[in-house]
Formats: sequence, C-alpha cells, structure tokens
Amino acid sequence: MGIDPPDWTRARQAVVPAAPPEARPKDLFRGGTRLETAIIQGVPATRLAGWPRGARREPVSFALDPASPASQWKPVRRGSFGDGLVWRQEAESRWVFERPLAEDERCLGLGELYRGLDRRGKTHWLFTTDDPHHTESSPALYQAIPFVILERGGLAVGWFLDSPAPQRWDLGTDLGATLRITLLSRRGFQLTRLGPAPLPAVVGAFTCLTGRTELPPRWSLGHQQSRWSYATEREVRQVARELRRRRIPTDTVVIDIDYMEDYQVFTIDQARFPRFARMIGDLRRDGFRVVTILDPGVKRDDTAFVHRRGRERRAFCRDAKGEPFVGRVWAGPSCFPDFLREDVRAWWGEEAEALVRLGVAGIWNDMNEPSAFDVPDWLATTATELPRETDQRFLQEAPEGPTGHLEVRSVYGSQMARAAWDLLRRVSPDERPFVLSRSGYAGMQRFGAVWLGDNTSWFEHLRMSIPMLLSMGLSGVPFAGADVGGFGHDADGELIVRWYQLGIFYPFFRNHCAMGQRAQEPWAFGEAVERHLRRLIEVRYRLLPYLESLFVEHAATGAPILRPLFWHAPEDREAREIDDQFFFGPDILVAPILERARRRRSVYFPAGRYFPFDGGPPLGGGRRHSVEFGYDAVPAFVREGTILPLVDPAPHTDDLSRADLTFRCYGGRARGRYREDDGLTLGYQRGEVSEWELRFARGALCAVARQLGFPATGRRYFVEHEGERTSFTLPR
Ligand code: MIG
Repeated sequence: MGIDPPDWTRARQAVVPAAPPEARPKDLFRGGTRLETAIIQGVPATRLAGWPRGARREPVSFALDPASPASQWKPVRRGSFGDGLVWRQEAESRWVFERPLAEDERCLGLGELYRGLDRRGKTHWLFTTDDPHHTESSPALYQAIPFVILERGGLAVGWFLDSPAPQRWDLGTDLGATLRITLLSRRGFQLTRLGPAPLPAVVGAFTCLTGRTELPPRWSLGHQQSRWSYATEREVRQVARELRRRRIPTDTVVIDIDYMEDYQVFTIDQARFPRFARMIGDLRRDGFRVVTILDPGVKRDDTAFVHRRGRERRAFCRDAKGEPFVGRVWAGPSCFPDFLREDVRAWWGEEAEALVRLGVAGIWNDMNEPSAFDVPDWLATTATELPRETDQRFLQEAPEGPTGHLEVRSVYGSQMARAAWDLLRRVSPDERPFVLSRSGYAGMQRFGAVWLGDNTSWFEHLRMSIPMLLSMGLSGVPFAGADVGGFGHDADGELIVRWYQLGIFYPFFRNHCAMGQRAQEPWAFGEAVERHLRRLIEVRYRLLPYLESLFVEHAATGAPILRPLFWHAPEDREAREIDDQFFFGPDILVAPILERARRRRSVYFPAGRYFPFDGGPPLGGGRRHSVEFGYDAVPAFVREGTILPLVDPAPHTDDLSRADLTFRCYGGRARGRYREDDGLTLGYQRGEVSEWELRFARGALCAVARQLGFPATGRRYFVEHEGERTSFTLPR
C-alpha cells in the first residue's frame, strides 16, 4: 500500500483549544433570528434560528426529512427558547450556547463518540473525523450527530444544534455544571429543543424530524463476511465456498477496495476479477449477495473516463480560485465530488449504476468524512474561529450559495450515502435498498446503515461497542454495528467467540478485518471456535423474525433496536448507569462477557423475571445475579411473558421463508406479535404483509390475524413451552 496512516496524535492536540475564559466576552450579535414552536407527536418543540448580519438568508437544514409530518411550526412573536438557554455570538464565526446542568442530569446521545453512554464531564467535538485510533482521548469520530438528550428523573429534553460546521461540546467538563456548545460557523444555526417528555417520546420526536430507517432487505440482516481485502475472484469464491461447505449461515460477501483498478472508483481490475458479473451470478445462485465499496475520491487523471466526466460536469469541489481541490487517498491525488449538489448525486448514481447492473446488491461508502491522507487534521486551523471561506481548502454548493467546506463538512458522508440510496431506489423501485456508510450527520438513518469504523481486536473495543451503539440508537440511527472480531490487530479464538456472542445482536452484523491481520473468518481459529460461531450465527438467523419486527417498530415510533436498560425501566436507579448490558428490543436482555479469561459476570435485571436464552429457570429482577457464560453460551435472557418467534436456521435468508417456525412462550401467560412478508420488496407498505396477535395462556396459544396480505409459504409452525414443542396452525 505504501501509505502510512496519518498521525492523529499531533492533530488532536491542535484540535482542542484551551477552555474559554471565565469572563464572558461581549455579544457581537447583530443578525437575524426566528423563533417557532410546534408539537411533534405530542412533544413540545421550540426552534431558534440565528444567522449573522449580512448573511444571505437563514441556514438551510441538511438533516430534516422532507417527508416529515412535523412541518407545522408556528412563529413566536414574543418569548424565548426557554430551558435556561443563553447564547451569544462571540466572534465573526463563533457562537456560544450555554445552559446550567443540574447535578443529577445526564447527557445522552451525540452520535458516535468513543465514550460512555453518559457524555457528561468531558469535551467532545461534533465534526466528521477519520481517526483510526479509537481511544478515550479521541474527541470526534466518523459520524457527527449534534443531538443531546438531557435526562433527569425520567424526564428528558433533547437539544439538536443543526449545523454541519465544527461544534465543540463541553458537557460539564472538569466537574462543572454548565453545558456549553461552541459552534464555529458563518452560516448560523438552527437549535431545536424537544421536550420535556419521557425519553422514548423525545427520540420519537427527533426521528420524526430527521427521519427513520425503513425496513431493510432481509439478506442485509443476515451474517456478512468481509475483509480488506478479498482481492481476487478466486478468493471471493473460495470464501463463499468455505462458508457453505462449513454450514456457516451467511448472506453477504463484501468486497473491499482491491477490486478496483488502481483504486479508481467505478473500475474493476480485469486481471483480478476477469468475470466479475459471472462471479456475482454464481454466488447469487448459492444464496449470496455481493456488496462493494466506494470511496468518494476520484483519481485525478485526465485519461480516465470517470474523472473526465466529473470534470466536464464541474462535479468536483473547487477552491475560491476555481481550482479543484486535490487530496491524496488510495488512488493517489484525487478530486472530491460535491455531494451537496443534487446533479452531482445523480451523476454519481449514473456512474455507480454500472456496478448494480453487474449484480452488486448493496453499496458500502467509506472514507466519506471525507478523509484525505494529506489533510489529517481538518480541525486544527479552526480552534477558535473558522478560516474565511476564501482560505478554506474548498467550497461546496449549499442552498444559499458557495460555502466553505468546513461549514458543511459533517454532512458530506450522509449526502454521499444518499446518492447511493437514490440510485438503488431508481434502479429497483420496489426493492429495499442496502447502503452502508462510515460517515454521517443527523438524518443519516434515512440512507441506510452505519458501522463504527476502524476498531481494534481488543476486549476494550468489544466493550465500548455497547455504549457506542446505544448512543447511535438514541441519536436516531438504529441500523448500526461494529466490525465483529475487530478491524485492526489480530483477533484470537477467545475474543472472536465473545465478539460473536455480542455481535449476533448488532443490528448490522459483519465480520471485517484489516489488511495485514491474521485471517478472521469463522473457521480461522480452529474447530472448537468454528463450532461455537456456527451455533451463534444460527441463533442470529433464528432471531431474524424478531429483529425485523424491531425495525418495523422503529419505523413506527423511532425506538432504537438496542436500548439502554433505562429505556424500559425509567424509574430504576440501578439501571440508569448500566452500559455493559442492553435490551435487544423490548423482550431480550443481553449481558455479554466483555473481558478476557472470564466465564462469569454480574448481570443486573430490572423488575420482572427473565429466562436464560439457553434454557433453565427464570431469574428474578430488581437485583443482580452472578451468571456463567461458557464459550458456547448465548448471553441473553428473555422477559417472562414474551412469545418469541424463532425460525429454524438456513444457510441464507432466501431459504428462511419456508423454514419451520416456533413460537417459544416464556412463562404461564405470554403475548406477542408476529409478521411475515417477502423480506425483499416494499410490498409490505402496500399491505402485502400478514400479521398476528399472539396470546398464550393455560398451556394454549391463540393467534388472531390482524392482516392477511402475504400468502402462506408452506412453512410449518410450532408452539413451545417449557421445552415441549407441538405443532400449531396459524389462522389465515
Ligand atoms: O484507509 O478500504 O474503515 O473498513 O477496510 C482505510 C479499506 C480505508 C477504512 C475502512 C475499512 C476498510 C478500509 N478503509
């Protein structure tokens, strides 16, 4: 490769300026403001827009879902934002927002940060950053979602500072009691307050504004096998063959950057992939989908057709002198499309369409912070003020006109993902798209899934993936996962087993690892490990009907798929601080082993009784239990009163609709819901879905059809209670 990763240690020092002085600087604000209110799904909302003097207009939001029903804002003539907010413009491009924090107030959300669930006590940067070393000192990562939830005594208030410019958030830093946000922008801001309301209502209102994730294609929820890189057709076929031969359920093989010719986007290396389409076709017949990577950088090469076409369309970002910005990435010096422009997204989609025509099923967007090796430090020059637009590396086309990149940087990744999403929608209007993105801004959830980027094969990163994914969910993004097994450094058998024990509950479930690391496929660690992983992946497949119902719930209410314990136990003081366990939907509590050489851990159960997933008597809630989890265990518990639909595993999801399905009933009385659709199209939105209400009492299951729009597949149904299984007929 020959390219060293940038030195982030140096960058980081420059990024975080010293704490602001105690004396309050005077307010330079002479611009315009607008205050509005609305009720969003029952939650009171206030929105304050502010823009500097001389601004062309108030800043346009890149986060709001145009389809959102929450557009009924009413202007407020007199009044204030409330919630104790004070704000001021301290300098031409520096805005400060402050509000006191109560002693017991928690700060949740804020997207992807390598930090615990409660973000209080620390300074964070909300600005998309490719930091390959995730440590407690990392102030920012790939996703920037400036939405915080201030929670206290079961009531929550959400604050959304809608601006993709650099934002520094001091959340009671140094034991302080002030929330202070410093926004570096010449465009201005929109600050929205949601609440006070219960936590689920605040998340519901936020996702009503910024959109929700649609039900993904079933195959994308199965096991995905990836690595940087399966670099030849032979390797890709071989991995697929091994997965089937070893009966490891898998739906997707992911192809990283080495399929391209010299890393030029939209090319395929003919020497290494001579029959790309045929390979995909063969894999498809074997039940695999292929996902390929795309990077935003287009190699600057006038002889190359993509670059030429992009230049002809003036699609690339330019500096104030009109020169295209050139950043070094894998392909060498490269130009960057301005994804803020609709015509550029459409052009990108036309180029990428060739991949889809070759059979590629989903698109993986990487490096879209955007990242460039020779500009490791996009923040360093912006410590206290933003450089003038003409001094910024390049400009982008915002709705109000050409705008410095730093003003809109954080939304670059979402807009690139949007280009892929729109393409897939256009090519197959009735299919559910699958798009994966490393970077994103508020509203990213409308354009697909995200993963947490370059983690490391450490137990520490296994552990941290829980609060990170919980925070993504609270920030509106449910379809997320971390590289299972870890990206950097070598995994080992124990780590990978523990990682799969957690990973089968990640909404996005992919084994991926970096160039130069030891093999990380499920069979790479010996026979015993392979056996455990096979069984764990089978459990993931068994849980897919339940997982799909969680996506349906998210689309209806905004509820995340992975939920902190207090989501379901708001009054429980002990549950408040737990971020090494979580609820997978309302009914399954997951408490994995997160340290090496451990077989036992303490698990806290909120009120209720919980049955170990692997069988055995229920454990009583409102207290801790010490529980043992061997390498063959599923570290999860099912709430008493649940009816869990479990499907028999199959090699891939195409075969799942005919597999036997068991309604496992937990406790003497239980209830649940069950739904069926084709797993692939948008037919369910037109009523091509069947749904039943389930009740279990006195040893008998009773199902009532709510909707019967999807025909029976011929599968058999069973009901299971206390280990006894009998056949069951679903009423149609
Ligand atoms: O500079 O495409 O996070 O998943 O394998 C590294 C190669 C670029 C970073 C991604 C990682 C991917 C890798 N990419």
